[in-house]
Amino acid sequence: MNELRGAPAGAGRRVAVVAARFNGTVTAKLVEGAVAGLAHHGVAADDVDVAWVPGAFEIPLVAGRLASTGRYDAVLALGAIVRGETAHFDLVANEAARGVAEVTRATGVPVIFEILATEDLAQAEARAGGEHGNKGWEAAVAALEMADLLRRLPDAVDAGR
Ligand code: INI
Repeated sequence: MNELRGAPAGAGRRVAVVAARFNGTVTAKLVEGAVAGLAHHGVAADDVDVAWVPGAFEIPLVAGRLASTGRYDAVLALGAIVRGETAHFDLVANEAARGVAEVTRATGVPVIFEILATEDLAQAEARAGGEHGNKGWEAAVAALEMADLLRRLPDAVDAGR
């Protein structure tokens, strides 16, 4: 049996972060956690670009643009959608998730989904440096793990050949 696992090795990796300004007290903490997690695993500060978008709905467009450049080994999608604040919670949450999934499949670049979808702000705060840890840090580890795993996998067969 050959087991394939990615290691969260950050040296030489380039990572983009796309973060929503909506619920900015929470998302700023997610970004802080992500940047700290990337640095902890060896990613150079100059190799991390952070792009801010208005809300979670806008994340896929910018994540897609960044992923398409070929510059990044992974992209982190960070946001906080809180049900209590909006009647269109489900629309924003579903489209953000669908959009991120589409980008990652279309580009082959891992786009890590840490757009929190919670019932209230306290639940989001608990996951952004609170009692449930920091999902931004977890996103950083997942990104590096995926970048490394993708390099260990056999190459895809070129369908054109
Ligand atoms: N965007 C969020 O990131 N979180 C939310 O909780 C949220 N709520 O509550 O509405 C939200 N809405 C804005 C949305 O993402 C877009 O920015 C907006 O609809 C403009 O396209």
